[in-house]
Amino acid sequence: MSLSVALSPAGLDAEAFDGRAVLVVDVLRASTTVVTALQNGARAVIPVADKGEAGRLAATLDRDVSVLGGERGGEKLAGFALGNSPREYTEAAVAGKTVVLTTTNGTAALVRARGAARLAMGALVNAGASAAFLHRALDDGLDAVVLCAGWEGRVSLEDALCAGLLVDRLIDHPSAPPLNDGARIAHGLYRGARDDLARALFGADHTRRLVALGAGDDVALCARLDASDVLPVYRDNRLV
Ligand code: 3SL
Repeated sequence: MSLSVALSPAGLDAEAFDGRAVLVVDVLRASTTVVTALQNGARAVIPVADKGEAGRLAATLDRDVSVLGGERGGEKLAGFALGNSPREYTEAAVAGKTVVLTTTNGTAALVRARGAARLAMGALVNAGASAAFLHRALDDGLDAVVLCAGWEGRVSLEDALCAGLLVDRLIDHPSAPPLNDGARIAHGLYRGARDDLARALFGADHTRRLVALGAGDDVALCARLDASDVLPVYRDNRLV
């Protein structure tokens, strides 16, 4: 039994997740968007890696009960009803609907890990529920992995900070799980920033990208620690 952090999905194939409990973290913004959609009554979110596939899948679903959302490079995709801002996933937009979602890194990381024994999505907004998911996995004798979505194969500060926070909440687990280097690095980063996590997030590369796209307000939304009890769990190709 161990607690690992993958600081980005680069170089990891499906076998890295076999038999493990995996939590995919994409603080800015896919995980936060999925939590928000489910919190606001979406029936499910279907994560899709490829934007063409997302469009084709949505076309097979009843328009009254489905909605197509996603981005590339942070910008809403042409022909999609919604982008990837949590602010768009209101009750009016998603209640009772199945959301088909494709994003640059978050949904791709999730699809990559879909062979895991248990799979869920985490962020700062649902940190408590995410820590409980990992805690249960360790209780049940599984290896627990926090998979940071990062940005195009690179490390993202916001995901590493969230991973470090989760390590901090699990470090006293009775099994004293061994940590990998990624978990040690993330934990050290978090300990240096925990007095003002929101401020640390505002220094992230992706915050600058979002500000440049006019989506800077989303960062404060994504920084709300423990704002939701929703844990999106992946089952039968969808998050519920
Ligand atoms: O990469 C992703 O999955 C997105 O969360 C990126 S963005 O915040 O929508 O730009």
